[in-house]
Amino acid sequence: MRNFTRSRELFAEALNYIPGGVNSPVRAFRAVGGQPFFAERAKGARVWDVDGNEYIDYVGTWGPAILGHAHPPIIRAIQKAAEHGTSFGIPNALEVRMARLIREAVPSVQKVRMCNSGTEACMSAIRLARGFTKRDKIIKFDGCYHGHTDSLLVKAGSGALTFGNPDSAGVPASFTQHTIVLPFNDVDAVKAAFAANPDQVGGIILEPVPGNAGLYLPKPGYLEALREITQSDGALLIFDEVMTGFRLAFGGAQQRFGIIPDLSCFGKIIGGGLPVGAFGGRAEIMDCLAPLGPVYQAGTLSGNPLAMAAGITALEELQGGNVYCQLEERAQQLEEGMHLAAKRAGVPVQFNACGSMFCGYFTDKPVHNLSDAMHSDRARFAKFFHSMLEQGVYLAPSQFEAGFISAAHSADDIDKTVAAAAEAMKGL
Ligand code: HOZ
Repeated sequence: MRNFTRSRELFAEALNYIPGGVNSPVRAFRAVGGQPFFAERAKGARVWDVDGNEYIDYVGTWGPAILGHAHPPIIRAIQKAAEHGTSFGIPNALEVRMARLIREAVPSVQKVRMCNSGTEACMSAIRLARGFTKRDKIIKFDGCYHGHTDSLLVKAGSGALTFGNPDSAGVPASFTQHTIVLPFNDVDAVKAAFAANPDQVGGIILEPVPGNAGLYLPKPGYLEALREITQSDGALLIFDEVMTGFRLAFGGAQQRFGIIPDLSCFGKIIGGGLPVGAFGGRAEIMDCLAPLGPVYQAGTLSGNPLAMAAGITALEELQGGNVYCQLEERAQQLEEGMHLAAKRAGVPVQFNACGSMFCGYFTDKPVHNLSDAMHSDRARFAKFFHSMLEQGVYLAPSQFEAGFISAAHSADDIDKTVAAAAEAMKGL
């Protein structure tokens, strides 16, 4: 059995000063039972806790660590940038370089505004869509999580779903009266919503590959249908690519699936592990933002030089495309290994994967949307999670989060992970 003495001490102390002992709910391990471990350091595909336990990490700081933890070029870029000052609140050259890189990678983005988190990016994109179309209603999908903005915290995924409160307390009903929530992968539901709200829907926001209720994929033709419906109605299509951007391909899910949204939201990878967000899209829409237009959005730390330096370095390394081939290979190795392990153990598992993102659901039925995901046996997941942790593999401590493979995961790491999963499944 692993020793967690120091983690336990820190958690006991944290509970005195931090609500639930954590600064983001899922980290508290409440969905799987037990207590969180506290990180000491992370390097490549590994995390070490304060008791010296080592883990192969598939959380990857919830997505950003696509090149592995503490990637030397990123660390050097941050150090160099810090020597020139940690924040200016004045335009700086790195912001321009970052904007150009994003624009080159994602052709639907003609102009981009940097902010500080994925939450900010989605909140601002929604405001912009409403300002541009002069329509108030927004469609979102149940299980999709777009950060903790009031109007989007309705039937949300991630932590909100993990703890059974997909609608948060503290959000007045009037704040969400313009949010229409529909099931994912159901084109008819979208058509019906547009028919019932003529000329009122400002936009549809979605994770093109939802990764905050586990992971499920858009059915063939689904994203195309959303594009067509929004275009013919005059509503905007907003892709929340906070997780999928620069991960499912250099140009994100929109490149992988060949769809051109009007607006896109980014975060995670574009900060190289530092806090960042961005939203961008067609120039005529983006130019509605202040100081050019009437839609207000701002931020003291937006375009922060450290985050820009880290993010630029990450994007420049990803640019060639070789990393993505390796990620796909590792993902396939993991997927095949997991299928085999589950089959041998006689445990029903739906292993969903897209690029380097994955999730295993303990159910015998395919998972295409939130209601399918809810059929997963969460008690089984919790048991599986703890067995994996004991064997040195760290998965997200919730059934409703995706796993992330990084360029630092070796074929040997994947083999070890599959062997651990086979062992864990024997005990389920
Ligand atoms: N639940 C978020 C990811 N989908 C963030 C979790 C965290 O940073 O603790």
